[in-house]
Amino acid sequence: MDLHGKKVAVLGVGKTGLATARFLAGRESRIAITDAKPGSAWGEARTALEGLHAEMTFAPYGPEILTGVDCVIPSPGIHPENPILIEAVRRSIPVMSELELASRFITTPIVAITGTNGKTTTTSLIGEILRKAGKKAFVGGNIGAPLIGYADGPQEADWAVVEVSSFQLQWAQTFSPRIAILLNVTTDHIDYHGNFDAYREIKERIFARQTAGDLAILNGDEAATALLSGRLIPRTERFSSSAPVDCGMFLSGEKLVHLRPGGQREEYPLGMIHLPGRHNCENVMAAIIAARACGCEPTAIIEAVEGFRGIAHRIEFAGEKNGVLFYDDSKGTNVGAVARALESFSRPVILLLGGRDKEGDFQTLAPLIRRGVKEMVLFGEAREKINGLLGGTVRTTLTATLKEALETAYRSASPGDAVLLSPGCASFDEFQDYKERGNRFQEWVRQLQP
Ligand code: UMA
Repeated sequence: MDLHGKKVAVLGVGKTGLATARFLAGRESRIAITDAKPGSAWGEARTALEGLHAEMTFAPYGPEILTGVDCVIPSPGIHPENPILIEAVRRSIPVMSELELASRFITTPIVAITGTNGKTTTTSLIGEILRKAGKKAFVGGNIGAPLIGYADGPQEADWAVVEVSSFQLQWAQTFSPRIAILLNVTTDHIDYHGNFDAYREIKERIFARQTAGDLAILNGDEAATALLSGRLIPRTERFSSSAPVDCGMFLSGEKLVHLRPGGQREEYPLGMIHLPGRHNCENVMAAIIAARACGCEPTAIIEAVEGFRGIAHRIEFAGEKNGVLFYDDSKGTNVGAVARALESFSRPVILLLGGRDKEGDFQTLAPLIRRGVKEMVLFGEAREKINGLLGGTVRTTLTATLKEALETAYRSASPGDAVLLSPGCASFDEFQDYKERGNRFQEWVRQLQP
């Protein structure tokens, strides 16, 4: 793809937009950049892009930006029905995500990980294993560092391990990872993709351009997988925490068994995993299948898994007061994540649920709540809606803010209980993002009087 002299519209000046503009400047493209929020975003963008030798205009936010444009790169957070994108499609101007653009310039083989939940854990773990095995890894994508930044550099890694969101796959046409993982698909981002089937179809695009020499890793416990694997061109391996699989990895008592493509059998001790829950066992199995395909030896894998303690705001232990344990699962922004968190606890849970609704299917949580939740405290914008759907299940209190929810939970907790923030909602009604929500929660836990 020749970008020299081409006019490219970059939509959004967050992490993705800025990294994309830097990359395009290096290719001597003409850049028109815009953002829905001028003001502070503009100021920061100008500072960040200062010194780039490129023809760059800061354009008004609207379809006028498309005049004379050869290609549009929207930031992932931009809704597919944004008027600029609708108009670009109408005019047949190519629209591609930063992931798509980056992949066209990357020669390093890519391991791509998607799924509703577990992406960040699995991506980080694969990175750790590769490093333990003495291989150079770039770890990025939705997890933090945009892939386009890697495309812009010397590309010295043996593998690029990339967390991929449905937002990034939405505008990906030729993206073709050497190894692709689809961890699971449950309801999320319906506000963005319209309905569950559209969301799942977009997630499955991770495999669409793979060829026979590539590897697809699928969740053997999801019903849709059987249908999907029949349609795939790449070699497939599956993972399952409930039943043996013919090719791939499964949980068998206290062991993880890997039946490799040549018929070879390898075993790993379950005890090497220090992350809670069955879902994490699945994440580890997916990571091991990928790591073996990258040429990592089992000894390096075991060492890396044993040393891996998880990621921040993912069922993270946040402290103890008077025998009450607090857990921060602020990254649990959809109903599937809440279910996975609840499945990880055997002690009584006081669940803090709420924030900004993402059209989550909260009713599906009812059986798990009845089984392990002693009380719920609902907070934020979505509290009334969730109360309407789940209120009768267990004792429930409603509060306006997360801080009040935490204090309410602490007042009614007994020693031995777990207070779990697993909101099942976005954070934007009260916080900048899930990280700020989790950090504030942890800070407020520290401030609780014993
Ligand atoms: N903006 C517009 N118009 C819009 C929406 C946003 O102009 O309609 C502007 C905003 O004013 C802002 C900029 O776009 O200035 C932000 O763009 P963005 O929301 O796409 O965010 P980035 O900073 O580019 O971060 C993105 C991912 N964000 C989203 O997908 C929402 C980050 O994932 C990712 O780490 C980063 O690229 C690097 O790849 C975050 C995320 O929440 C963690 N991801 C979702 C998730 O995990 O569920 C998908």
